[in-house]
Amino acid sequence: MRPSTMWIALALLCQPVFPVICRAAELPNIIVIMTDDLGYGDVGCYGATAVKTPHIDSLAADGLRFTNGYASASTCTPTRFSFLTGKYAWRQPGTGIAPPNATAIIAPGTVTLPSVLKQAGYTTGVVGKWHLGLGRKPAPDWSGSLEPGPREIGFDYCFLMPTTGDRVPCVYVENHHVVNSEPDDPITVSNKNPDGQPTGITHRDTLKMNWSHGHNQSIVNGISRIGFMTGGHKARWRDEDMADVFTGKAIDFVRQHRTDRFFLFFATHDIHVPRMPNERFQGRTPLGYRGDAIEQMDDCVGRLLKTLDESHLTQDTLVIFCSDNGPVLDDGYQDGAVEKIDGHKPAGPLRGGKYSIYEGGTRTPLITRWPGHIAPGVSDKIVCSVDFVASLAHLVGQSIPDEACVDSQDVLPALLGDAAGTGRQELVQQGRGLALREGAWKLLRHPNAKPVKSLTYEKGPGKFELFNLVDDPGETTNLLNRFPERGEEMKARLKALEDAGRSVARDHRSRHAGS
Ligand code: NG6
Ligand code: CA
Repeated sequence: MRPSTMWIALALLCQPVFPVICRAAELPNIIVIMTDDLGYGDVGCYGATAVKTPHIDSLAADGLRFTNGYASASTCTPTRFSFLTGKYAWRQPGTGIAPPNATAIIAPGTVTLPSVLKQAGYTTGVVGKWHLGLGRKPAPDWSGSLEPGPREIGFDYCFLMPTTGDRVPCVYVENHHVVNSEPDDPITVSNKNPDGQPTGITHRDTLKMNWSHGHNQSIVNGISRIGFMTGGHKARWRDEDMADVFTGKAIDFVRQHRTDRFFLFFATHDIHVPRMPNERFQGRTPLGYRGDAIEQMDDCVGRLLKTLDESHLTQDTLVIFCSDNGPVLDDGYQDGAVEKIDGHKPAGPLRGGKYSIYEGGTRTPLITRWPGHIAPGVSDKIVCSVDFVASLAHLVGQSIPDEACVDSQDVLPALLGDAAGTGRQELVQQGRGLALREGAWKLLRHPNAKPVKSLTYEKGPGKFELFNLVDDPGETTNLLNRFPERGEEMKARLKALEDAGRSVARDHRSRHAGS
């Protein structure tokens, strides 16, 4: 069936207000694959040649590849917060990069993407990097129950790395407990060395991978980390196995729920530091472990897609592939990423990367695939992972209360490649400072803090900058002096969006969503 014919058929079948709301029997499974620190230029279908990403490329060939797809922030915790809650993270204090002992950041009962899908009858699971805190204040009970966590905000199942690979505790968490924890070897986490244990500073010459900044506290698996941990010796991970462990759990989840309607949030650790891919990937690419980690991640995506095929679920599953923020080379370990870059452009043609409000910080690979429903192609519509809640709620016919998901725009038609889908007209981007994109125009408002001397912390001249992204995608020419009125209008608009406490009009979604 041609895509246009499919749309007409769908429109006839679907209920009731907007053509793409599907009847329960037609709802797809949904998988969101969120990679970590993967840049706009890091995969083949976005222009990379030094690494091979055949599986991600095949997703793009069979689906819709976005050239203006965004994470809402240029670091992990705020992007993941926004993705799950549909709210810009800068509106909520405590949503910056979460430290090792962070407690649950999203309050139980919050309306989230999984809670909305659960209401629509989905079985929901998250596998991989969490980095949104676990447990109650004052600190997570690593040897006891880690409630609240994902299960208290809508996930039926979770298998997690609690924070990041470069932070303690280096253990997996399944539902409310650390996997393989033992009562007589309790786990503690702190920011002070509690027992005079060897550290990345005292035992630097023993390390499997040297650190470059920070990351010099507890040593686990020959790699020093952020923070100190004691205990949990049987529970500690081996970095080289992590991608296989997560992919195995994701595959199990799909197989177990093949006859249910399921939502899986598959959050890879790759390609975050420490980049320590499995031995079978080490040395595969000329880019060092950073490139090898990209190929490992692509392989994991391939295995998950193969599982869908083998389970005859490919046609019934909407897959969304994205990244949590843009790229960084040296993020604290000497893994060769800087030395071996050799012309590879992690952010493609974009300026900046992780931590930055330049485009490289937040504009990242974003691909949607749903055979028979999404016509293969390329879209230049502006969409952001903060929009997935409202868009997927629309898809499954759920309404969202007015006071929830206040920045999540329903861009479902754009995500599905419908000709009527316009995507976003404006988007606030978060990095060091905030930026407002309005169509081709982008206003950057840098913080007052001094710029940090690093590729991705760079700060342009002055507090504000204005670019035309269509004429100047690399943000090279500040147009503020040439277009002062536009600059003033956008400054005022950004301020108004902050002050309003929401960016989605109160009645916006209730007009679209079925009940
Ligand atoms: C930074 C870490 C960096 C990384 C980042 C979080 C230092 C010096 N830098 O503070 O290595 O862990 O936090 O990355 O400690 S993210 O992708 O999870 O946001
Ligand atoms: Ca990240």
